[in-house]
Amino acid sequence: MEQRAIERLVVISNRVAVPKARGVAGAQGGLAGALNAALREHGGIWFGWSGQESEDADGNINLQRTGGVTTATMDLSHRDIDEYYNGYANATLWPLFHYRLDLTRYERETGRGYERVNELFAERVTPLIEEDDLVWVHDYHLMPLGERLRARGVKNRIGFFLHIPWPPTRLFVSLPFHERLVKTMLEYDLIGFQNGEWRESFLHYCRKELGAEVEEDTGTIRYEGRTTVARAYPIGIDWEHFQTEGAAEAAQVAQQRLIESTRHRTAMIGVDRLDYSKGLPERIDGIGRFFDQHPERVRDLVFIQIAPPSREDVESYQQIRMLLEQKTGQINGARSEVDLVPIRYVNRGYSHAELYGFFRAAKIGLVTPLRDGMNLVAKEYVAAQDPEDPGVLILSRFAGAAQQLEAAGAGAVLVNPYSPDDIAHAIRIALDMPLAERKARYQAMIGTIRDDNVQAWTRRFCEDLARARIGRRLA
Ligand code: ADQ
Repeated sequence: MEQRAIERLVVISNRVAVPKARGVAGAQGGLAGALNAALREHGGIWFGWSGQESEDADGNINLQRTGGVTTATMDLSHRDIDEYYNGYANATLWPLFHYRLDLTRYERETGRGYERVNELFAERVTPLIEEDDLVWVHDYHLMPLGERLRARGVKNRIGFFLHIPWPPTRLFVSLPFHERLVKTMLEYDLIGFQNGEWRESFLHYCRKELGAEVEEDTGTIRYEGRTTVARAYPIGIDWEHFQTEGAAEAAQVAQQRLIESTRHRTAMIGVDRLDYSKGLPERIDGIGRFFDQHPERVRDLVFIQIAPPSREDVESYQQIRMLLEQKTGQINGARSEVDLVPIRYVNRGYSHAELYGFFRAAKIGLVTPLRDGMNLVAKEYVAAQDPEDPGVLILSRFAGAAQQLEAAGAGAVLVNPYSPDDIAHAIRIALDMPLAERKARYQAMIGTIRDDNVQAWTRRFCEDLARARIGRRLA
């Protein structure tokens, strides 16, 4: 039989986004673009939930071939969505992994639902996996899936990538059954994290709580006769696609629209899913502080926050929306003039072409998550800048991207997103930054954003997975 140059890829993630929908990432997040790029390169299947609810989920898989990518999706029942997706994934794991113990809910029922749906994923996807396929599981929704696949006799190399942070051990142990969850993860051959910090926390947990044998340098974890390797793979943007979008007319129209509407004021932009991890109320507080300290500069600056709602069925997301509207309203009420409003808050998504145009028109990019696995918006903002007149990126030191983009103190202006004074100070620095410094900071960041792109990320992960020894019992 002819040897395949590269193995076929089976990608498994909670949601599957058909390629043609890629232009409008919207509330879908950064994952969709990344996986489409991976599948186009390897060929293979992308399996996951259709996003639809149906009560007679009788095992039907909807297979579709679009733009070189085969997608296989299944519906979930109301109860499954409630317990697995809205419950355990988004009301337990997401807040806990973003260090928000105050928002983390522990319900035994939703934990059971999470395990049940992971089992359902395993049952449905197993028949689609062929002998030499590389299996790549994504994100916190599906952490135990590797173990469920092994239990069904899947002997392939199976990798897992976590898009969000891995919390410090002292926080993570507040999760009931934490050991059980991590033990299931040790059935993967390769586990990827966004950066060294999250990887280190994971290795620390394995050593301290499980008593596993851990080699720090290589990330090798030996536990109960199995071997797993944990490494950092910082995700990047789809550089070429983004530049192509940026060359489209829609991008230029968007750029002009923003420039004309802000007239002589500097536009500062924030683009995020409406999520409490993104630090939006804290960001508004920082802007409020800036105007308190420099009331005259309300004529120099306009802040545009684009934030489409996400996960609206989860209570904490409804609250964040109300809080944001309230804070924005207060500042606008206090600082507006008949001819100007300092904060524009837009509750919808835009295409990547339009975002490119907005980013290019905005001379400051304000990206201040309280905690973020990576944050692709920070990279997109820089990627959209004019090299001859680039804007300034203000970035939270708690975003995974900070490690790459600070580049020896010369790239992004880093801030503590919890501190309104720090944000206010950074805004002043950015507003007054001379062109030469803006260019130097841009140059410090652009290389890694262009070269460490999503294709390179996919390649690195898949090459390592292809090389991984399937962690069979060593004995
Ligand atoms: P997200 O939390 O969704 O992703 P991010 O990395 O910033 O965050 O990706 C967001 C994507 O959605 C970007 O491509 C952005 O352009 C797009 N987007 C955001 N708001 C939009 C809007 N209003 N209109 C249109 N598009 C919008 C999760 C993790 C991150 C990690 C990614 C990828 O939380 O830390 O970087 O996965 O691994």
